[in-house]
Amino acid sequence: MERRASSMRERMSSISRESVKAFLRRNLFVLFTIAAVALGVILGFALRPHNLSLREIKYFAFPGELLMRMLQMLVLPLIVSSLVTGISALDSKASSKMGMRAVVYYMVTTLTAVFIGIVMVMIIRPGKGSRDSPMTSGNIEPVQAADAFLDLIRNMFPPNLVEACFKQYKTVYKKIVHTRNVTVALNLTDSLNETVEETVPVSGASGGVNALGLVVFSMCFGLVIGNMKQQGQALRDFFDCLNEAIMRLVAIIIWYAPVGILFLIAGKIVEMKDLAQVGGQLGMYTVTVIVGLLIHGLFVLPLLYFLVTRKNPYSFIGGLLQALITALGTSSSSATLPITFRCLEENNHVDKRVTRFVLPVGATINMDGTALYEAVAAIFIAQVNNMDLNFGQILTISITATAASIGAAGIPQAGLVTMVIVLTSVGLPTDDITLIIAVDWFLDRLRTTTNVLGDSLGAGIVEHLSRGELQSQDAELGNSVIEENEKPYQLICQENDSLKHRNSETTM
Ligand code: 7O9
Repeated sequence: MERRASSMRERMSSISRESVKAFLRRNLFVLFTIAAVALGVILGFALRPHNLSLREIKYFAFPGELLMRMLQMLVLPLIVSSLVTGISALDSKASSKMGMRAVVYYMVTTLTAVFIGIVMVMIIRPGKGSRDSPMTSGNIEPVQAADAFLDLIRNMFPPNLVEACFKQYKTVYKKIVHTRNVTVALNLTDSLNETVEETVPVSGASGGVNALGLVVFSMCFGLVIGNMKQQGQALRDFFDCLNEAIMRLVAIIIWYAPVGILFLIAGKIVEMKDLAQVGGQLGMYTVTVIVGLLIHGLFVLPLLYFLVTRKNPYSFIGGLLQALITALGTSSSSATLPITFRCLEENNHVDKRVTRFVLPVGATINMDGTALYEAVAAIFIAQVNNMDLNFGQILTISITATAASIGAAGIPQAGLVTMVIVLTSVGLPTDDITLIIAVDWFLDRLRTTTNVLGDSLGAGIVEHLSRGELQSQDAELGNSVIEENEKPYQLICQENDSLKHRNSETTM
């Protein structure tokens, strides 16, 4: 009896040890990454009292910089190859349906995010009370909204694809003095030469990937080679293979991610200005943005996911943890893209045809966190200036904040420029942006995390909605594979034999 009990106990303990081991193996990366964040925060705060010089901080943050460079290195081939294969794997009807669903999801979630932001800033009213003095000084360049919009459209059609990998079109202004022939009205034979000074928009460039141009090109290219049937097979195979190879590189780089994240976070904490200064209005503003982002990311988006798919959103988010932490560390949703792909495909088993299509587009145009942030910032600045906004102005802010978040990747130096556009659309003073710059780096990390979460849940939702098309495509593919591949000779002989046999049976 006792022996049985002890063997039972042994088995139980071995089972639990096994399951603990399996759990650890499955979640090793996530545990490493969480530990890296904790260590980074501890290390950062431990080093702050040592008052490192700027040069020392730069050296200290070097491992983090390496991670950023490695991730960014993969982004370009990754988005091109995944969009081309993602779209060419679907027929044009399926891809247009999936695209429509994605766009509807992006619009709905971005508008909801803006709405939540506006409600929060109206309830908390962070801008009332005595006015903080700006911690940073400097004047903000005025921006012509029309030129920024035209730049956005121009960037969709890059004239040179190689250049699009590292440059964006940006309108710059040039003062030109020219003489104009002015005919004197009274005496038509006399004319005067008048010198006039005019500011004209001319073409310029700004550093950075022209993501919008590459996305538009890759989508069109994928659509075309998808329709080329057998002729396009070589290119489809090429991009498919390229994508697979990049994802294998991601699997290697992911080992380095915890180290990089540790130093990215520690470096930022060492570098930041004294937190004690951030109080009063700015503190309340920070809290408003954080609460808004939390409501959107932890309640609204998961609820939407649950309503559509009837699956547990939090276990889906659990699979994304590593991507979310990377977004927090890098504050760039495009640099996080390689990790987001891996989390969705490996942990959450989202169909590759969906992730390849939806994620790059999402990273470029779907930024819920950014939209929420811009709306909150604009209304905060109005509150600081004791300006009462009417309903029309609030509607204008929601529309411009949504548009700014959609267009950000296509507008050079987006962060500041889009903020200026939102403020000028309702006549708010743009110089007050300097009030919020002090906490911008911190809020950027949080809104990037929200952006990545929105893109990923979007991929899950679009996959669920498109499962009909995906399955019918699978079935078609299965049929065509059997049709295309010649049956082995033996099989044909066997079939012929059995046919003959049956024929002889019937004739007998
Ligand atoms: C945040 F995915 C790619 F590769 F196609 C891609 C590449 C570059 C997508 C987007 C970009 C890009 O340049 N995006 C971009 C985003 C450019 C300027 C501003 C922003 C806005 O960024 C967010 C924010 O500041 O709120 C946030 N940091 O999601 O990355």
